[in-house]
Amino acid sequence: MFQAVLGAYGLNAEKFKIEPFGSGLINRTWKVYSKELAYILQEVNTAVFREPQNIAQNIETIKKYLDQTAPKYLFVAPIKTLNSSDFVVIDDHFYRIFPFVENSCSIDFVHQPEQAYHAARQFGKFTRMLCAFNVQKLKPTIEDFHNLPLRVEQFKKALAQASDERISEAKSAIEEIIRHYDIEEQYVDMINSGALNLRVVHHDTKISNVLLQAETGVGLCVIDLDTVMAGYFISDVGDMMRTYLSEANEEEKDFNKIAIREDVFAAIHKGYMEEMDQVLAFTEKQFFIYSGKFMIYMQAVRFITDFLNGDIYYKTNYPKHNLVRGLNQIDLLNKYTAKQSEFEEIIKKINENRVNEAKTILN
Ligand code: GN1
Ligand code: MG
Repeated sequence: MFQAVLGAYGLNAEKFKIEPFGSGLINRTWKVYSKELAYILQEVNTAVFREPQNIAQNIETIKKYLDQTAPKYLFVAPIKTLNSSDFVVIDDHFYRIFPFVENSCSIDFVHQPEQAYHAARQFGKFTRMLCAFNVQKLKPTIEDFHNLPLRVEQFKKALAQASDERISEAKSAIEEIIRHYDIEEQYVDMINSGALNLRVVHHDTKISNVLLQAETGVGLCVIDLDTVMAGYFISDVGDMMRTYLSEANEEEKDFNKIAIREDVFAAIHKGYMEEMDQVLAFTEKQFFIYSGKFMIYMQAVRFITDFLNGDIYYKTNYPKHNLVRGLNQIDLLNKYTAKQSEFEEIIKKINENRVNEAKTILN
């Protein structure tokens, strides 16, 4: 396979080392490198991305727009094959390669608030760069990807069809998901009220999807653009809350290690707002804290749904993996919800400081 894929790009596989790369749960990824050259090779999971051409088209449309409006912005698009195709298709498997960005690195955990700050800036910048781009030009790469009512619907369906054994194993998780149905109700009210604008949103803002400068740790750009499509800012901010606030991530089995870091919350807010403060409407900003509840809850629902369905969506490494991930997210959700007033206080202070700064300037 490697020979055929790399050959389509004019590369000789024998001249490269090839190693599995990253920790994604959906696509398969390798680093392909020699002393002089390095690439990222990926097989797109077509059970999840049913029309990979939509991914390629979206990226192409955005690339053209950015080439005209912001030519210096680092946008890492896949490379075309020698005959200008977006993918190499072998036995219905879709492969593509990306350039490996020189002197960049990525991390899997947020150890310091600065890392959250740099990542949040990059995701904010991405949406800001595209705020005048017509989102209707983008195709959904996964229909209803972050449609919470639909995710809850899928959960109910899975519950109705699951085996007794799985239902009893997941009893406490199921109860917790039902106990938090108000998060879905709030979502429905929010959408119906028209408070949020459709924007170009990344939809998968985990820290490993940001490239940092290897020596300085400063943010360079965002990667993993498969789920870039029209959406709401709460998806991106919420997924940062979900994946940066606790140093222990969704894979952690010891829930005592899950803890919310308020300084990381402040860093996400600072980084994102440095880019998006002038872009977001007042009505959108009211949902900054809610975004975390929305994404953490939705991820819990998705993991538990997959467990009830018999683990058909996410890669798993041990029998109750999805259940443990789901319980982990429920624990995180409850710890996040308990911090609501602290978060409000942080945002209030930031806004007061700004008013004071503005007053000092005016005086
Ligand atoms: C999946 O494969 P990866 O890690 O990029 C998922 C995200 C989840 C995430 C949870 C297309 O992303 O929505 O938040 O796992 N992507 C898709 O780790 O379902
Ligand atoms: Mg992804």
